[in-house]
Amino acid sequence: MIKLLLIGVFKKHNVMIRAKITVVLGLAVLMACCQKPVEKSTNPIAEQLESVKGKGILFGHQDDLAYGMNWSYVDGESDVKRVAGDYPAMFGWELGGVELKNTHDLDSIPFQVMKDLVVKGYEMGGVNTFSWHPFSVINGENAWNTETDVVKHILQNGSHHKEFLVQLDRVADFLQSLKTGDGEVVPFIFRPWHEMDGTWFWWGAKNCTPDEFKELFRFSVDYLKNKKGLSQMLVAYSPDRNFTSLEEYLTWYPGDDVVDIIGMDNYYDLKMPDGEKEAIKKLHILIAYAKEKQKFSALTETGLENVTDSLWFTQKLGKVVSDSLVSKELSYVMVWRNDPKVHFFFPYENHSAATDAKSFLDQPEMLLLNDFNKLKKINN
Ligand code: BMA
Repeated sequence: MIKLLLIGVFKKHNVMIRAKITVVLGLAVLMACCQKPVEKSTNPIAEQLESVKGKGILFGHQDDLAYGMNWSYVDGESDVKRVAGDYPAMFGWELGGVELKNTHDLDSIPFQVMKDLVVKGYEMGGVNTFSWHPFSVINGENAWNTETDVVKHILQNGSHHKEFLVQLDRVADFLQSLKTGDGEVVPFIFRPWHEMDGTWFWWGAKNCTPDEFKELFRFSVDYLKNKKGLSQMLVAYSPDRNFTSLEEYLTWYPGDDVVDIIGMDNYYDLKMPDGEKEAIKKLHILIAYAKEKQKFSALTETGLENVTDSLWFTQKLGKVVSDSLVSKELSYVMVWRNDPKVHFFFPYENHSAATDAKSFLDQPEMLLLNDFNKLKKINN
């Protein structure tokens, strides 16, 4: 009798255990299916962008912490902060010159100082992104010299591949050195070979074929990530605005396995009458692609040179970011640098566009650093 009872209890438990195992296995399968690609969920920037998606668009500014219209290298300064009361949520930097072991980048920032400012930006909670306009290994000319074809010669079977590897090694050395005082690795976005659909860079449409371009892009990312171990990097693809369909947008696209951020640079549309509508249409194309591939989308560079229209921020860029799809899906918008000797893209204090730029940044869609940090906390 006791034996029978025990068998009964055991059987009953067995059924329950089996049922539990089935539920656990089922849940595991369900979770595995719904999970984002590994890379995306393990990169801290990807996690943060994911956590604020739909809640706001990060505002970025190139060289923001280094110099502005009436100042340079003053601790804590920022033209965005002076005008809008807070730092941008994203800090853009330029690597051009690092491949030559220059002490300063193309735009005169000492790399040692840049390193400190990148770490500072990271410790404040911001996201750092890097562009790179390398000098050519063929003739030593800058990125805007299109007299000589470069790309085919630096690919794996090209005559100058070895020299190109030296350039990549130096880029990797700098990016690897981005660590906090405690040795914590600083994650970042890398946005190489941008505006390739234009004809002004040696990697542009006039000087290489889409296949050569794709190979260059793929090789660069693979080398930096896999050979140099820069797994803290997200990669952005950003053609200029020369497309009207997804097919055209993807002409130079190097592949889903090497791109995390589906971007576009666009200055042109946003200086044309009604051009914001064009910009929105193009963003819709890349947003749809990013959604389909579970990637992020961004307006990687924009601005109006010298902000010659005092309402440009609310009437042009403001309209773009308040489009219902854009505001829900876009991860960031970045304007270019404020260099008093060359050009500026964000107003300085007392500039005729300053009030309007502040109103734009007060729009609910736009996130400055504090907004970004608060949202991240709520989500964590
Ligand atoms: C361009 C200009 C140049 C600069 C380059 C790389 O748009 O701002 O003066 O050298 O970007 O940052």
